[in-house]
Amino acid sequence: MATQTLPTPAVVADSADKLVRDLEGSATLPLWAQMAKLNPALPNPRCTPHVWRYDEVRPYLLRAGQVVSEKQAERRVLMLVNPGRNEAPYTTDTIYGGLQLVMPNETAAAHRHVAFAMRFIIEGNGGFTAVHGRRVQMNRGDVILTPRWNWHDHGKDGSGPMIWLDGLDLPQFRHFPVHFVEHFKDPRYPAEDIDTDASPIVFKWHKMQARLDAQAGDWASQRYTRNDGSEVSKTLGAAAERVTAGKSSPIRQETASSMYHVVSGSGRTIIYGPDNEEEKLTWKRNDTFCIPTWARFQHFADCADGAGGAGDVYLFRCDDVPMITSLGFYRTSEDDAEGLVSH
Ligand code: 1HN
Repeated sequence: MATQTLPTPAVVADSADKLVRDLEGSATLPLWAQMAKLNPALPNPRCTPHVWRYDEVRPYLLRAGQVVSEKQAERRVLMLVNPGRNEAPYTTDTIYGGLQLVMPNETAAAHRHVAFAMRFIIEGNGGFTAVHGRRVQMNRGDVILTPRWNWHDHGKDGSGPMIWLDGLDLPQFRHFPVHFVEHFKDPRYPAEDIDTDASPIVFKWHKMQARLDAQAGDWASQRYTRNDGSEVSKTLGAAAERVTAGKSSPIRQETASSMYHVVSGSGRTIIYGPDNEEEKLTWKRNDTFCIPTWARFQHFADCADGAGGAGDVYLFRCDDVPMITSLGFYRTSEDDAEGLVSH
């Protein structure tokens, strides 16, 4: 019997490149190609430090008041979009901020949703928000909470615009796809007027200012807490800070990110880069600015009244400290890294 020689298959040397090509369609990817991306050397925010100047945004918001009806809009808001990502809902990588306008006799219709909201009231008189059947007044400097799944609608009496800063935990729902809304059958959810000063979801500015003024030093920081001492939500928290005109806060670097709002006065925040190069954010009353995670930053108070006066500069801050802390991610550059080892 004649022996048959089988054709030898062409030997193609295998290689990493060939393997990667052959993986196409296998629903796998090589980790080694992305190791540095998935295991970065430092916290790596995509958002960048930025200031939204009230003088610039307010005219657009008022124009929206002319050309976009509240009914059309449901919420008439200009979202604060971080230039580092250039898309909503990112004011920082974990915090959504927006400036909301309600005009007299309008109703921002009742709805409820999974997202938590806090509001810092910037300007206007006669505004109110009804949260799950209890209507409270909005006054400049107040922080008002809308806890998850509470029915809420907003409105306004009197004349002139009512404007506030919203802070919501919307970015989290890009990872946890569990956010949804329910609309009430009527524009307003039935509500009774309650004593705003006694409401557990309203934090009056004068009380916070008194706490800051009672704290000694050129820089003071106080957190907003619920009656039981807890943070205002499990995701977002809030604080206020005082800096004496001509003085500064300590330099901070933390894994939390924050959205600051200037309650009064003017100044600047310096962000120090890896080689101590400085990025300067200048701000004044009613401006909003953000600090991404792990930025090394320091506030400098220039003057208390915007006209060169001495006194104190006050800032409101919405941050993700509760979420970052409860997940075990909170740390500062001051921490002893070995102390972070979990057991
Ligand atoms: C919302 O319900 C309000 O109730 C504000 O005022 C901003 C942004 C996204 C989704 C829901 C409000 C919002 C929002």
